[in-house]
Amino acid sequence: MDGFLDLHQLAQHAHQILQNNDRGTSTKPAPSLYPHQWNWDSAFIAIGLSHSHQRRAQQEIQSLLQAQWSTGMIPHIIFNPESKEYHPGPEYWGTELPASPVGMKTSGITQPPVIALAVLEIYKNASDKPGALAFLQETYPLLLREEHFLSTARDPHHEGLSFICHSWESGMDNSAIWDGPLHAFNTDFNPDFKRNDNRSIPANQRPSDDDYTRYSYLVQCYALKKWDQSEIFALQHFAIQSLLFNTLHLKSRQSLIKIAEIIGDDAGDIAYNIDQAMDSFESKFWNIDKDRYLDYDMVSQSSIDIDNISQFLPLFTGVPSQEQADKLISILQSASFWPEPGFGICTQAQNSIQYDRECYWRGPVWINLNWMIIHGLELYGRADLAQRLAHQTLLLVSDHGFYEYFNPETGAGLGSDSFSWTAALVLDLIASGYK
Ligand code: 2M8
Repeated sequence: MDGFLDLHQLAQHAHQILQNNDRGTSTKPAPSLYPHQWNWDSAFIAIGLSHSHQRRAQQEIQSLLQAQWSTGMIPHIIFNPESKEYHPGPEYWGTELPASPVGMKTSGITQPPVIALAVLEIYKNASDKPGALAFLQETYPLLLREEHFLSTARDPHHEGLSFICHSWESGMDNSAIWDGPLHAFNTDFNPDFKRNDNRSIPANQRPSDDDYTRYSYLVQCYALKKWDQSEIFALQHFAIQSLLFNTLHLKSRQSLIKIAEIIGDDAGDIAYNIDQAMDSFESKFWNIDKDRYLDYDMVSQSSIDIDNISQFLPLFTGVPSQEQADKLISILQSASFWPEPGFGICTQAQNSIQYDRECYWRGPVWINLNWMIIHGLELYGRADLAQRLAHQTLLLVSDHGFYEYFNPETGAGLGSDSFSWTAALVLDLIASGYK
């Protein structure tokens, strides 16, 4: 898809959206659907802000890190006390525990780790380098604590991989990857929940009530265990080594190594953890029969064979060999994932039975995943494809608006309008020279 782009106007619009969603020291993902602070949203937002608003980008990260638990976990939601509309609200989580931060309410789970990458990007793009160096020194020990959490509590078999205990931790909440695992456990009580999301957004674009029953059930089971990580794993309800999560975890470790070099630290075990993770990407995630990466379910002890966007995400880390990357890039270019006229990459293969062009993470195009793939293509010498995907991404937003996700066949915006990470990553693409 080719077309005219006014990058200046697009960037101005993006800044306006971030300003409108700004709550002072953190940014809402969307004006009303998501009224709190979310973990990976804020990291993407900080990356977008880092090019022009360094101090504000730093604050976005600082407000996330203030909510870190004593376990090292950085929660997926930090609740805005003024907002009561969102389900599940703070009262649902049972997180008033010695390990949770004092004076604020948070969820009990985490999200894909993007913060270390955001911290490094803030440093790279900083106009005030001494200020950015002080920011690295301040945040590095906290990032190490998160790394410790992920590489111990979430890596019980010492594989260099971290598991997620809830599909909300994946960021791709209702992806078809979780269908089997979410239906493999019995819900032996009926969790009560009162959703608002499917009233403000058409219900067919959001997870189903059955999904919400399972999401809420897991939260209530874990709350009963007082969010003790070994007890959560022992329940064996949901424990998945997700490709998306582990790709970002590996990227986070790579970022920590670079931060350590800048501030003169030895980076402890991180290089070892990276080596272990790389081995596991090869031995556990790469499926020789399918010739591609698959997520792994630690409960059923088997790979999850779903034809999904996740298989391409390891490109973002540089881990695949050139031969593997060539295979992935050839599947990426197929009509099932990158259909004409070209709005970006489908989250679920169009020729699979689970594909739904309007339903959330089950088919639509998302800007953060396009963005990861653009960077992955660059790493493997495919600047031509990276530029094409970046151009299509910018044009999609320019023509259809700053939506949360997009119909891959028509480009129509879906979910919430004025979505913050869409705005932030558009700013980052423009500042990185894409057009
Ligand atoms: C979506 O997730 C929340 C639950 O965490 C929801 O549906 O209510 C996901 O798209 C997630 O990746 C995102 O971080 C969050 C806020 O944008 O919304």
